[in-house]
Amino acid sequence: MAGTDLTPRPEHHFTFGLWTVGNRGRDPFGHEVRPAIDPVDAVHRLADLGAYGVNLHDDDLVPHGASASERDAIVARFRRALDDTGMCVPMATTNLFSLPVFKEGAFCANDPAVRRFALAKTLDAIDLGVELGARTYVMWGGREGTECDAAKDVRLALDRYKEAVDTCCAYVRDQGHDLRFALEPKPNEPRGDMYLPTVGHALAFVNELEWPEMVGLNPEFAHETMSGLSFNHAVAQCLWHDKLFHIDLNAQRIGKFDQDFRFGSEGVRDAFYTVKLLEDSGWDGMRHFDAHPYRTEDADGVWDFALGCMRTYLVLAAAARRFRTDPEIAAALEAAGAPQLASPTMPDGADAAAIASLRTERFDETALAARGYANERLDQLVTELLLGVR
Ligand SMILES: [Mn+2]
Repeated sequence: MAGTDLTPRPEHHFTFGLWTVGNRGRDPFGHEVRPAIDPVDAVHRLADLGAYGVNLHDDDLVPHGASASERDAIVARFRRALDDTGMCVPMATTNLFSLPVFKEGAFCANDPAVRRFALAKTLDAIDLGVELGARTYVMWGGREGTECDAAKDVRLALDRYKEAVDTCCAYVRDQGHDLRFALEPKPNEPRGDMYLPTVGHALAFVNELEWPEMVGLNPEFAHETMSGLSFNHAVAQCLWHDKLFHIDLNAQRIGKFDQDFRFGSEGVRDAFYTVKLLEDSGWDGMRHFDAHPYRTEDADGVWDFALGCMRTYLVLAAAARRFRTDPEIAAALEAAGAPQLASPTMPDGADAAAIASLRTERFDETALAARGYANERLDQLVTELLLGVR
């Protein structure tokens, strides 16, 4: 690793939510342990560390209930901080989970008035995001779900979810905004069970929307891992569908509460394969961190956390480059048959002649079954690469 430049720079496109470095360490059992951070200070500190931008919920910047003139003054002051630092706001979202009014749901609340309030708040937040330059709008259904399944019909809830997303798309089309939506799946927490719980559920939901081309995904490392699923496989499938509109990088141990740890602090292998995938695919989106500092940290620890997320990404990106150029790894990939997967199974298509040919082909089943794939060797090489001895 010696000689690898691990200095984050704007061209790396690292972004943080205002709510991440601004997290005050409150949890279900304990109060805040850190003072609030002025969003303007967060912009300056992150710019100093080499970040590209910040993302925000509406309420992260403009307190709920602020008057129009208060809003405009807050936004103008924030705009100046962006201009002074060259920082961007690539993504925005709506807080549809903190206010008591959303305790039964927002877009999927049983009460139509709550749903209409949630939708109006979202359209206001879209205006705010677009005003600050956002091109991606994330939808995380924090309160969309149930504890009491008798109280809500899932099929009706999905009808209302679709109605809300379609309405937001209609608004953006009408306004001529250059904005795409990214759904963020999560299996549970804060609700007992949440709708669109995994990447697979959300991808299927997108197909039922009025303008599916406007809606993609924002998969999160912690959320997919909570379900015991492979995050890098989920991201790869999003890429395969051309639906990776945004990504939330953090860390999580399987079977735990939503931990939102510093990227790479748990699940280093999955983090490595995720970074390798993003880099190898040439994906041009933001490398966004949706994580928060440990509750043990004081104000200084927040910036150790932020720098750590970015450095770990750069360490893993360097490891991915070494993976590509390491001759022993290349030989092990060959032995594993990895390049063979690119060959079509039916190179002549699937017409009647090709199918007849397939069915008369002689297969040496014994020889095929006898082949070893050397995955042990390949996997050990990856382990040694990640442990820094290659
Ligand atoms: Mn997230």
